[in-house]
Amino acid sequence: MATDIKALRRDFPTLAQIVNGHPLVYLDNAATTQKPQPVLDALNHYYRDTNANVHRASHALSGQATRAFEQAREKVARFIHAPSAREIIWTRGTTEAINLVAFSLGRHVLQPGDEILLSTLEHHANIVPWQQAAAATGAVLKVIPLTDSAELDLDAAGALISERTKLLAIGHVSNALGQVNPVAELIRLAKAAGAVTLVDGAQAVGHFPVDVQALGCDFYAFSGHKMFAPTGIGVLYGRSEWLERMPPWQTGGEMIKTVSFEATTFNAPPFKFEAGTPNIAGAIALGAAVDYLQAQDRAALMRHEDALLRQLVDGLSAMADIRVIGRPRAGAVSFVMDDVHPQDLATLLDMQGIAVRTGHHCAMPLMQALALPQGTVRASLAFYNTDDDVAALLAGIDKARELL
Ligand code: C6P
Repeated sequence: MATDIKALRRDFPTLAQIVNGHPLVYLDNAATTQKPQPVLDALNHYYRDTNANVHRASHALSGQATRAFEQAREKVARFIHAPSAREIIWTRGTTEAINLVAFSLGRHVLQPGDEILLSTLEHHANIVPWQQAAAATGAVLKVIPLTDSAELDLDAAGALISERTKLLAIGHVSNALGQVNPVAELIRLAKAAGAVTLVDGAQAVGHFPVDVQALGCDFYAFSGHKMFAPTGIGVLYGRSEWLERMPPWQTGGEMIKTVSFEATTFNAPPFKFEAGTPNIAGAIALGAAVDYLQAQDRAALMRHEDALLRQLVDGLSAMADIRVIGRPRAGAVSFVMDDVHPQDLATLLDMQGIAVRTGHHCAMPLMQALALPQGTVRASLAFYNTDDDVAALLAGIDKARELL
């Protein structure tokens, strides 16, 4: 299948916006991706034609809504090669998915002195919930350091993993530096030590196919909005042997089997972890985003994104006053300009219609480790970006330099 990126771009209405008098050059995809028309249509269709609550009422619209909602769960299960849709829990996003595991499983299995292994590259969403779980249980955090090239130090990771390691929580792709971590290898080491493993896949699922069975992880978390679906919907994949044993974390309607004033019995997973009315439209629209991605030649999209990433890194590296941080491999490229505050550069780019992110990228410990207190400028790609977008950013930096 030939992939015509210019034609695919027409599926994303926002990409045609004029911003600050310029055609939008959208390079903030790690923060959130744009949404294709079929996803917008799925949202609209649900609210216009179906709107009803799920798993509750005995009427036609409720049946339709429930079927669409559960079909979306099955699509997501196939998308990440989960063995069963019963292992797919809807959440608000990656943050809520990780909090669910930290609160439910974390407080259930962690004992004083147990170790939770994270890495220096983690997003705050994969640090703070574990810090809280550690504070509640007496467990301690251990952190995999970086090598000189700002990659995860696998030797140090191997040395840190022991029978005290109860949990490994690791990002698949760094949102700040675009590095792809050797998660399969880390999971293998952690499992050999008997640890539970969680992968933060927020920055992976929109860029390359993910197979949770091949990875061998116990949990995998991601957000819809970073893979062309709406905000407010996300996924926690959890191995059923854990989901069966974990206590609920939020309680109320939907997650119960029976309630009396004396006692409550809980529904089976995944519903045990889905208290209250869920984001029905969001889940259905995430299913539409999965359909959209599956209909593309993903290998071709990956090759295209990869070529853009290399062009971007090469172009930036050729500038004497720019330093690319780390070894970007997927999505994001972080850089700093000599003697220029990242926000000043971003403002001058924004004036040219170029959207990038600056600052610590919700990875303050990483910025501290890299001695970058002002953070970086981050340009992040999706498959709908083009050579022209990369050229516009590079030319935009040249222009900003003249104005500084
Ligand atoms: N990163 C960024 O600009 P939520 O907000 O729950 O959808 O995702 C949180 C999250 C967790 N892990 C990683 C690796 C992430 O990149 C993010 C979100 C955005 O980098 C917003 S801070």
